[in-house]
Amino acid sequence: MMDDVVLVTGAGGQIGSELVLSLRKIYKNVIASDLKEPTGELKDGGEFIRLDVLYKNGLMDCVKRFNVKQIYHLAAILSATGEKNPEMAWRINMKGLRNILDVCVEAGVKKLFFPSTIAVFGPTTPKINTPQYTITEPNTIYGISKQAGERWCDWYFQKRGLDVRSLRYPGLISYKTKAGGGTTDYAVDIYFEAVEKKQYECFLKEDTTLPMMYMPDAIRATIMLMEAPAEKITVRSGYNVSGISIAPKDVAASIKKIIPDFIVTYNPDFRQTIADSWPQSIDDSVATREWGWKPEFDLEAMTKDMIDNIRAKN
Ligand code: NAD
Ligand code: AKB
Repeated sequence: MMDDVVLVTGAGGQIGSELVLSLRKIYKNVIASDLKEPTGELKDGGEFIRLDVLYKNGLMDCVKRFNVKQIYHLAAILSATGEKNPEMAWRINMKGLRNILDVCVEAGVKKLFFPSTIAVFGPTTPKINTPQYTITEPNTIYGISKQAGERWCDWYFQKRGLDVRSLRYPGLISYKTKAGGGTTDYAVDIYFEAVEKKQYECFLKEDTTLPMMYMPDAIRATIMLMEAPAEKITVRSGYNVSGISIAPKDVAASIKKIIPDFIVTYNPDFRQTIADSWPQSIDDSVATREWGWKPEFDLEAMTKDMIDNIRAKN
């Protein structure tokens, strides 16, 4: 077990609720923090602190009190919720990140993880095999805030010497904690509804292909990047990482192999426009070359694992 004290913000969310458990297998002291009360394994498995990332003093107190050496800054507002409340999304995503960056520098935190997203790309980005370095003209507040966040992270690395590392996650699919207000949430909801109701109304069109990734791959990518030797890391904004590129009709077909009477209907809403502005597939060759990234789950393996685990929960 390693000694560095690790703090995770937004730990009660879809990623944090799984990342904290994986980090606790590697580090002796992982402090989970969130605005909301923790549940289950998050609460029982170690330290939990109520922290609002908008309040720098509270962050600073926590970092000093526990002598925190690494921060995984997950707290944010995602794309769909962000479009409904752009002011709040900008404030939490920007001010929250700036507070964390400053606390890291002022309190001597060694390493920071910042979760970026495919939402930094926009309608003018090449959609197929989107390169690491390309046009980024996002048209959602979420994407704009994450793109600006990437630039701030790179600036803090260049000008303040902070060891910031970041991934541009695709849409993440998982069964432990449901997704929290994104455009790719259908790919989580569809599995729960398939098991529980055998029917699902999808808010994206059936042929909307987007980059996605199963949570075990996302957690592995995160820890691989954070544990990689610093000299291997050339990207301080956000690494492209790829999992599987799928549309709702592909997910539905793979679920039907296990639940043959599953029915999906399509009723696109405002999230369709957001999805249409994002890439369909991602070129992650820089991450592969520099720190060995390779996903393990394909659609069929993920579908089986999702359905087995949701059935076991019910
Ligand atoms: P989530 O919405 O499930 O969780 C976010 C957590 O942040 C919530 O538990 C919420 O209570 C907390 N939070 C919100 N405002 C806060 C504040 N002011 N102070 C402290 N905590 C606050 O999100 P997630 O899916 O776990 O995503 C985590 C990070 O990864 C986000 O930055 C997100 O942009 C990024 N990301 C997620 C995905 C995905 O598909 N899940 C994809 C790309 C990037
Ligand atoms: C969202 O849909 O907002 C997130 C993301 C891809 O960043 N899942």
